[in-house]
Amino acid sequence: MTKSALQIARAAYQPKLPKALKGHVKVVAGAATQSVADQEEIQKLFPNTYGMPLIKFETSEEAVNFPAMNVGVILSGGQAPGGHNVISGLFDGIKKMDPANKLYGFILGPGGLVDHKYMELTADIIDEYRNTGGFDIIGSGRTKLEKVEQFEKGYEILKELGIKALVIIGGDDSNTNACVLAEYYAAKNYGIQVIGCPKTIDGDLKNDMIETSFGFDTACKTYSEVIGNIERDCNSARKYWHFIKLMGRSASHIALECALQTQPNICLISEEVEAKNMSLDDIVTYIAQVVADRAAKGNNFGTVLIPEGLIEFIPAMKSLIAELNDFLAANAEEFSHIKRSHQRDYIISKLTPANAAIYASLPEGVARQLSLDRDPHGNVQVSLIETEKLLSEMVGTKLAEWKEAGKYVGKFAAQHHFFGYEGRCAAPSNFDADYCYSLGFAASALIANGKTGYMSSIRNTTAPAEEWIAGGVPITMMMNMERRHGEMKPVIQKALVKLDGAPFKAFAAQREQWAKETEYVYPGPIQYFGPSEVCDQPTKTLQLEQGK
Ligand code: FBP
Repeated sequence: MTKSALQIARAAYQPKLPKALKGHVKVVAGAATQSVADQEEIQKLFPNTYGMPLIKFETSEEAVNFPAMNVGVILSGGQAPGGHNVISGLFDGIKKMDPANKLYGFILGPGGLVDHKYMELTADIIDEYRNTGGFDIIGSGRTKLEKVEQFEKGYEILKELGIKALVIIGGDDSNTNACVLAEYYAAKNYGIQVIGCPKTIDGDLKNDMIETSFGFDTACKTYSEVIGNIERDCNSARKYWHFIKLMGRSASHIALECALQTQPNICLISEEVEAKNMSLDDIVTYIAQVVADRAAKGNNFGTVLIPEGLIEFIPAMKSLIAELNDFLAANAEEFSHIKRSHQRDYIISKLTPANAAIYASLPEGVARQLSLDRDPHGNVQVSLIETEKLLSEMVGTKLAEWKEAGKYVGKFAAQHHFFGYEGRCAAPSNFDADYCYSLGFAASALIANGKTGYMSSIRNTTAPAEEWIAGGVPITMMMNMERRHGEMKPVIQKALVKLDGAPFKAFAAQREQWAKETEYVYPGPIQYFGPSEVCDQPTKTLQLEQGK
């Protein structure tokens, strides 16, 4: 396989580990824990894994002999930079315990466990993937592990391979399922431990004990590099407004972090839109006003960052989508006979007046997307809606009206971008390479010490890696009850952008200035070699959250 020069050089990078994980490790157990909410219900559902203490690892003078054991690993959900390093940290950790230990990877996500598709990850294979992006070592998938039959099918293969512990690397849903699996195997006395690892570029799996999910750092730095390049192009040609949509299924952490790194003219934050009960027209008016104000100073250019999940956070759009979902599910047959050219009017005639008015105001293409593209559950596929085009089109219409009324003089030409897949498999930054390797290594220490139902945790992440705190957090501690598909279910609480949090406040304090002036920052590409202040900086979000 041909390798790039960077790949070859990067293979030799030795990720940094917290001091506590370097030599002999001892466990320090903290106080018993409680779930973030709904304590009684969660305790009832997880009698074997509820209330366990927080775990911290410390350096020990004494060597401990661990029983030989095989371990399984699964990559679950969307790719995030650093997944291969979690696996290499886990591999090195279990080999340190006993060189006879084996690591098995289940192929293409949780489905591999159920369908018994696996491979042994040997030293040669692991060495090929150290410090690389992607999840291609074993592949990933989105099969949900939630049914008893799946747990039992999984148990069959785990038993056959002599696997005593399973590490599930995933987001909030996958870790919720890891916890359910841990509880199930504990209740059945199967002798199989289950450990989770916090993954997602979206950055929404975090709490007091999990400071960040891995991959967020690299993905945001990759997008920020390109946003910076666009800003520089924009400020060179001075003739375009760039509308840039950024991944992040629902939370706006990625958009916010990229805004803090690049200082665009506008960045929308879905959580704020919802809190202020803003309508689509409010958002369009806000953008159009910034465009008009800049035009008045002769600046017919700018950049706008838009979080992927925006549409679902606009309360009026949420209600329109909900009514459309119900209506089209109930009237699918009748709708299929309506001529394409009449579908828009047909829908308008059937909706309640408020929703009909919003639907009528949408550009043709978006209205069509809302009425056609359904997922297998009958829901509109919001991520397919080209919000960046929707907004620029509506801003263009508004500016044309203002021009007619003599309220705006300027030129408005838009370019559109969507950044998501471009960053999910980037070579991990030093932060993610170190953080992920440490998460994997800490997972092996949790396994060695017989823990189950824990998520591997590395804290104090704005300090040098040497001072990071490694340990484990009971997954039940992060849970609350939420309605899913009409039923109350125990789930890990998703972390949305906090409007009273330091990152949002820092952004809000500067955004007016960024809108008026051109104060772009150009972060440039991720640097893997060079001075620490260039190569090892954590995200602005982490730094601000930790008061740095
Ligand atoms: P995870 O939550 O599984 O980490 O995935 C995050 C994400 O990258 C979102 O940002 C995005 O909306 C989604 O996955 C895209 O999913 P897919 O890879 O199935 O297209």
